[in-house]
Amino acid sequence: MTEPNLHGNASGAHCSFSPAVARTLKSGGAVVALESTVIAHGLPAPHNLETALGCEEEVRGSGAEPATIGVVAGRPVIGLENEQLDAIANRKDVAKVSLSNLGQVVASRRWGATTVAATLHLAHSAGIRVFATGGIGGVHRGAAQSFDISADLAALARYPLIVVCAGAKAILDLQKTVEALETLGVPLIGYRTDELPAFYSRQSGLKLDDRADRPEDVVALALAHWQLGCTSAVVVAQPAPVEFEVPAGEIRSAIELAVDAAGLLGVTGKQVTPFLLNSVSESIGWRAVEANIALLRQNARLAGRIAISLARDGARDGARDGGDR
Ligand code: PSU
Ligand code: MN
Repeated sequence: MTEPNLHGNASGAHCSFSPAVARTLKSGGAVVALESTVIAHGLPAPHNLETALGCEEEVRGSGAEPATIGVVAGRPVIGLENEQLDAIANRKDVAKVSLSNLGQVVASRRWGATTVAATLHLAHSAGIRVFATGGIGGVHRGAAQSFDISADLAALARYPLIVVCAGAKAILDLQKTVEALETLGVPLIGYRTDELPAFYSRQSGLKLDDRADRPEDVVALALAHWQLGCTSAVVVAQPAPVEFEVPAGEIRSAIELAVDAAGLLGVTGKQVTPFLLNSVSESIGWRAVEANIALLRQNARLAGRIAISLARDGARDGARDGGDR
């Protein structure tokens, strides 16, 4: 592991970098950040490790360098090596790390799997501009009472990365999630769709105002957003592959059961999302896992293509603007 000072004040000094990621960042190449909560807490073994490696292969297949992010014995790592990915996938003591406990996990030298929020923070500090995930967190059902709103939304408002996802799971209140992103000034772009995808399902019934059909269109929009001085993320929502999707009608009752069970059992805080995700996967079974894997890989592939396009256009715009971007 080397520790370069990469990008001005976003030094990444508190992180370790894999040699491949450090080299690519230094040369202005295309890098895609990947989160690790989905590996530790989102998918069952052995599919979690296989999928983590599969997503990295998808990014490489697009010509970009993957940087899976996590915390190894108290050290944030940008570009986990295969043995570290294996440990995150299989150890029983890996904390779910968001922004509120990243410092605590580092101070206590624990292992951590980073959510979208913590991955955005670390990726940004490393100078990475593109990130692929499955589903972003959002506003929970019943948030009017519980105030349960994912830190992912606050992080999306704060960090200027392109985030490729399959929308958000219908365990959330998707309409309120869309409203919250608008309030926070975060562009939400459908990728080859006019509708917000709902993770396993390609459709949510919620129309989106903006759409892109090519990686270059995403990059043009994001560069315009940032050049205007807007500093948020740009969320790109790509529907799950048709052959793997589970239509919304087939999931509705599983979600309602999961939400009711969480209420009855008094599940709160960080446990809510993993509890709901597990309950829904248990009801739907293997098809849910299969859809999850397929959409993660598809998002990694698209993020790779976007990163390649951004490295090209960003370099050209950077030269025009005197490189101060
Ligand atoms: N949604 C999914 N799968 C996941 C997550 C969300 O479909 O694995 C994970 C992501 O890491 C996301 C986190 O950042 O859950 C959000 O958790 P919370 O709602 O507690 O902020
Ligand atoms: Mn929460």
